[in-house]
Amino acid sequence: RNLEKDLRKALARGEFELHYQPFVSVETGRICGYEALLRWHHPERGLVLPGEFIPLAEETGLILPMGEWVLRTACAEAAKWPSDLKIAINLSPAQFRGKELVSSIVGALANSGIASHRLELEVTETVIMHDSGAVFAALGQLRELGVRIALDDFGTGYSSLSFLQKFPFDKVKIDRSFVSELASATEESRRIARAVVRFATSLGKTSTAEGVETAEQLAILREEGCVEAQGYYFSRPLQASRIAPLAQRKA
Ligand code: G
Ligand code: G
Ligand code: NA
Ligand code: MN
Repeated sequence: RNLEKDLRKALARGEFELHYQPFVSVETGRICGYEALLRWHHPERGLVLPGEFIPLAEETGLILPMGEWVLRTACAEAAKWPSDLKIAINLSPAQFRGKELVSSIVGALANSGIASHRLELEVTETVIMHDSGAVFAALGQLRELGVRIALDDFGTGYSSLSFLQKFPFDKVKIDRSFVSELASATEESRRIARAVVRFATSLGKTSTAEGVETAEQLAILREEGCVEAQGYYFSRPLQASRIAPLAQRKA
């Protein structure tokens, strides 16, 4: 397949780029950190989004070197920011199957010099359901190092509440499909958001709403006690050069 061939060369040719989308404190509006989102500048096709190439990268195992690049690049970028800002990175299930995940994260932290508590790893429920023994062990080790774990796209998977209760994580990211339903006019639309925020709070976890696009959605999330928010209302994912001044201004 052509795309696969191109994907194999993309790393060496420097065609990948990370964009960074802030997540903010609902209470203060201050930026808490940025999530790194992978972009591929294909020489002929132009910008290719992760939905189109991550599945292929997972099938072919290319996700391992790509994931390593993402980790190193994002940590190195975060080293330039004020030290209270976090960097969030998305992990694929395949990255947990390799034996090197923990050591590669330790390496990226050491190389960049950033404190481990600034690194947040986003994993989906699918990741943790896949090979729960190995994933459980890896996440436990990472948390012992001080790295934070966020459960991404929460509410779209099939994990049971008792499973989640046993799982070592720090934050729940409420999937944007629930956030997009939020309208102040209906009590009904709030119920899932409220339930997820309370679920997170009662387990002692932070909650982050994804895909916040309007002031109205933000106001509802604030009333329901959601801790952090992320979405186009605050900012689209930005090139590193465009966030650096923004990050510095917060210092
Ligand atoms: O905004 P965007 O289209 O970039 O993100 C689409 C999906 O791709 C998201 O679900 C996100 O988790 C995933 N994604 C983005 N960047 C990365 C990455 O570096 N690694 C992995 N594994 N997934 C990513
Ligand atoms: O699954 P994950 O949360 O990692 O996905 C991030 C994806 O969501 C990226 O593709 C990003 O561009 C997209 N995204 C971020 N904020 C918004 C938003 O406010 N609205 C919509 N529709 N998409 C968003
Ligand atoms: Na994600
Ligand atoms: Mn994410």
